[in-house]
Amino acid sequence: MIELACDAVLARLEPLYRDHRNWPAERAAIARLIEQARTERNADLRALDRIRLANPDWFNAASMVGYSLYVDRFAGNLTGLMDRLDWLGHLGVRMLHPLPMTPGQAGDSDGGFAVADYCAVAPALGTIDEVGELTRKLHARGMVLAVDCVLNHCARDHPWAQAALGGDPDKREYFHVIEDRAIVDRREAELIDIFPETAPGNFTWEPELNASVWTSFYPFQWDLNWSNPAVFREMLAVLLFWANLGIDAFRLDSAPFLWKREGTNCRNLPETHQIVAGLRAALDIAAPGTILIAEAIERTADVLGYLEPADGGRACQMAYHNGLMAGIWYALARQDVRPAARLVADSALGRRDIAWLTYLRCHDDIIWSALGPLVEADELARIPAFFAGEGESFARGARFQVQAAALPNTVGTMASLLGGADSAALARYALMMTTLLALPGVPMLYMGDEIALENARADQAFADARWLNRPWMDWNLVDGPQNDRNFAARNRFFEVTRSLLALRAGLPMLDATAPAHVLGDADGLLLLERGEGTQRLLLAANFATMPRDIPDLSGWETMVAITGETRMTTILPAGTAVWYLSHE
Ligand code: OTU
Repeated sequence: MIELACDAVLARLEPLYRDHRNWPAERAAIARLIEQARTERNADLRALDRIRLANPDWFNAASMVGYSLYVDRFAGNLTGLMDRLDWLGHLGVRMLHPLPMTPGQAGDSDGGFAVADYCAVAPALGTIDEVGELTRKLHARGMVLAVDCVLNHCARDHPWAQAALGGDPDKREYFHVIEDRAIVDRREAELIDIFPETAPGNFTWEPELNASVWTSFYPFQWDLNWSNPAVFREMLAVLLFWANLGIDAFRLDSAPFLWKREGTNCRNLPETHQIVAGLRAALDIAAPGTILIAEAIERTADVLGYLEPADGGRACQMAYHNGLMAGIWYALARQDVRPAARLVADSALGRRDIAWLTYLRCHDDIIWSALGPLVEADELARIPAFFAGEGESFARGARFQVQAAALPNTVGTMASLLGGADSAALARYALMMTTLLALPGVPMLYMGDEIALENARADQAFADARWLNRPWMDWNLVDGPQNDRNFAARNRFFEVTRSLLALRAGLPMLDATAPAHVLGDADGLLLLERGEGTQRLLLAANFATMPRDIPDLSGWETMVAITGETRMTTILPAGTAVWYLSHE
């Protein structure tokens, strides 16, 4: 009976694990785990599952807008976060994504992405019970909670790694421990360096093991060995634990790296897609109302594999559209919207139960390489310099992970990349947000962008320049003093955000999966039609430094612009964007 229900899961895993000596035992353990989680799921969550199963596109409504935050930097702890739910609701946010809340590696934990305990909450932030309370509070408001599941690696402090260091042979097999230096060198030559400045190389020598450990990211982040079925079982148990606490969505951190195979760059391998599909199949039995979000910062063609697996099955419901994100910033820097337009056209999805996750900024750097196939190399090479503020540039960001012969990435907060919090930056913000919120996908905002938080002062403790774009929330800029000039400037960013989100929530043609057609991409003017029939919207976004004519406005009857202008304009000033609505 148990085996029968789990057949779909086991069938996905069979090709990956059938040759592993522990597979028969692990197979049975995985089936038991799923069945146990299914029976333990509480009545409220089952009721939610039923509603969502009847509406498999439940997360695609135009009102679904995410907000990514650090619990400590946003509100101190989970109690503080719960106190701010009214404010977040007022802003128009419906999905919260707190960055890792789990206990991390002592000292530098890569912002919590080196997880020392997958099923606990860092004591400084609160308790597991408070996370449960948060999910119930959110659900009561029609909101949802997304958390990270860091699949690729755990902290060196994690008991599994500690046991391996202590000589436990089973736990040693949870990792890629390589004794032969020649093998390490051979593999290294096939891989890219993710943090060449702060963590060069993909392997770390561990004297206690007399061997190297695979560490794609920081040396204290040990890659898990997903070719061991015990690792699949352990990580599935983590997902099921949080799912039954009430978590609605999981951000699968560094999803591309799970499976390693000699002779490849070990990213986006078909086996990795199978693992993700296996996790999805297990959730479909035990917690079917949950969704998976792929965090795969790769070229669009490679990201599509997480949403639309080659076999037509289910994997992730959402994936970060990092290419489109980079394309919008590129448009701002170069007054050229063609790469972004091309990416919209190339990433149309064929189903309504999957969607892109669209965004402009997050806690990480902007990686430009997804634009590689669309932009000439020398043209793309100008972009990091532009956002670092060199030459004729308003931007105040910085380069990240500079490596000879490779394109640097970019760091900096939204406001800093837009030039600050003055009127010119505000106009750029309105252009960017009016564009983002009309793109196909579920938009995710990043903490502090709505009040134009600028770069944090470099944190002495950590060399990693991404901390520039992880400032502490400044509630003085939200709560007043209201007559303060600085408050007034920031509040204009908040009002732009809030009013655009409120407008969007009422426009069904901005559902994440409503059709999208690029009608124009010449001369810095992006014309994008959303929806169909009587429910249509036209985004006109002028990234050029000159006014542009909108060629044909027949059929479009109202105009909404964040400037408050409602007369139908056929000439769009430089650096502005509007939405036209049809009323047939
Ligand atoms: C993610 O990002 C997180 O968002 C980062 O904050 C972490 O440092 C990292 O994982 C390790 O846990 O390299 O620059 O294709 O590019 O997972 C961001 C995916 C990253 C990776 C992505 C990673």
